[in-house]
Amino acid sequence: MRKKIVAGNWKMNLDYNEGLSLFSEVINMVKDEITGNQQAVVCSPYIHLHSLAQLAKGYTKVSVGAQNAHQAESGAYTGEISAKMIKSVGAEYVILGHSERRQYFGEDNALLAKKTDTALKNGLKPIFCIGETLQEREANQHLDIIKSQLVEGVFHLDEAQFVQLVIAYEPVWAIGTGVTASSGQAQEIHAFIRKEIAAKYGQAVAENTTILYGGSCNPKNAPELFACADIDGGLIGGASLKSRDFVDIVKVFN
Ligand code: 3PY
Repeated sequence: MRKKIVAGNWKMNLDYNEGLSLFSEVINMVKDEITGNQQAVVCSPYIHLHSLAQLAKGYTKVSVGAQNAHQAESGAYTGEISAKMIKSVGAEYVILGHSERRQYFGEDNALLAKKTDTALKNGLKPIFCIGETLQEREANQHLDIIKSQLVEGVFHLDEAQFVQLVIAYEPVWAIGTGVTASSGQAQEIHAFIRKEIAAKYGQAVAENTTILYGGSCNPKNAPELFACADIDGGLIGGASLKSRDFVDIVKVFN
């Protein structure tokens, strides 16, 4: 049975102390609640990672992740953070290809393919984000866009590498807008993603791949979204900044 994951994406929010107290609250609230094949992940700014990973020690159902990593192993890239550094502080996951990275930092599929390689090489599990813009959806190009993000971003991986990934479908028009894809719209795309994975890696790999929905996911809409056959959890923006909301979303799978 594939893993169910609820991952918070704190984005560029919370100073050091605020981050630590939010994470401590989350751990206290979920530590006895997550059972079976579920995982809660918090993807924080880099400054929190080491301390959060220390706090998460002993709680196997709670993990920590970064929101980006550089494609190079190391070198003269002032201000950047490598996958090895992220791994060394105890993080397990890294978000790659979030639409805000694609939009504001010009990250394209070719660059993201390199970032994915480097993250995997250093033992991180990428949460690889894909999704179409509103114009692409209105022009009925969304399936082509999603397929090219998969093909160019991650389908060069061999099977042993690919199975380390989590895929997150985040329609760009639903990110930070308060607009959520309907459960029907989200399920249609998740099923399409799984079908493409099956065509590339076979049915068994596709059935075991965790595919998250992201984009204005909150405690109200999560139950309907997570009830869909191909939606295995969420990548949670704003609602991950409130412990009660985040924990309520984690508990949807109980
Ligand atoms: C959102 O919910 O807005 C997100 O971008 C989650 O990554």
